[in-house]
Amino acid sequence: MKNKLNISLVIPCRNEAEGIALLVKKALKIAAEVIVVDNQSTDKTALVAKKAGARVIKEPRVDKLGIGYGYSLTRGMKAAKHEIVVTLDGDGTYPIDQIEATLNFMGRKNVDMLLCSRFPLVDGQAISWWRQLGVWLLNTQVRLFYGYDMQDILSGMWLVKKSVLSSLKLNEGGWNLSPEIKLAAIMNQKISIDQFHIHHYEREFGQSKQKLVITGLEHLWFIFAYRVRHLLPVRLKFTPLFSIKFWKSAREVRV
Ligand SMILES: Nc1nc2c(ncn2[C@@H]2O[C@H](COP(=O)(O)OP(=O)(O)OP(=O)(O)O)[C@@H](O)[C@H]2O)c(=O)[nH]1
Ligand SMILES: [Mg+2]
Repeated sequence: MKNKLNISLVIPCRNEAEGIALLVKKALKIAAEVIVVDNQSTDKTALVAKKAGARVIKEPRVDKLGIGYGYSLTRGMKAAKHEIVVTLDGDGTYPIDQIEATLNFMGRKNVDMLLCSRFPLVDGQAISWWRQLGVWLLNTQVRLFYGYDMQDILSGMWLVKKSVLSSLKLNEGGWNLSPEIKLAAIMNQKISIDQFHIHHYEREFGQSKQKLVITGLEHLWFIFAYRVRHLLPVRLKFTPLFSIKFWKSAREVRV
């Protein structure tokens, strides 16, 4: 690509030294800025990423479970130099080659934020049944509690305008940052959002450190608690959680 896209790509990383150079080099072919946020890696992630041309930021904070995914993303998005910030994981599972398409779609739809959904899976793509079931359950929870047709509440890829970032109050330092930023956008009347279907690749290098059950339960509780904290207590006081009235009120939240 002759002209790079005026975007900042933010990649949160912990111990991705094995594949990060390839990812950064691929990303730098299309993106004007590639930020790798290194969070307590014990391998050479930061060094390798820097050598490959990334801007490396170190974010040492972790949540009570020792995860710094959220802190790193928030830090990276704030540090971004360009108006459009794109996030994705450092394990090569998200499609760098579709960034331009997502950006075009975002422009056509004229929205502030674009959520990239890995579902439905395209032929040959694999995400374990456990994970699919978990994401489906959490998507359903969002549909019920927030009235938004969520396709992939746990996607690590989204595009957001820097100018609206400050109106999204982000507090989660761990894995919950991913649902938090999406829910904050859904709940914010001033922010327009849309969804875009992306490809998803299998992790080719490194080991998965994800603790599916613990993280899944953490998300389940978070999505519930976030809803209770944010339109209630007034509504909850008078309205049972699963009443049609509550559901309707949730629908009104949608932009
Ligand atoms: N900053 C930061 N990044 C993390 C942390 N843990 C994982 N990551 C990064 O966050 C991204 C997503 O983590 P993954 O381990 O791929 O999690 P996952 O996609 O749910 O699960 P697998 O791909 O199966 O491992 C990757 O880029 C990781 O390097 C952390 O504690 N802090
Ligand atoms: Mg991954």
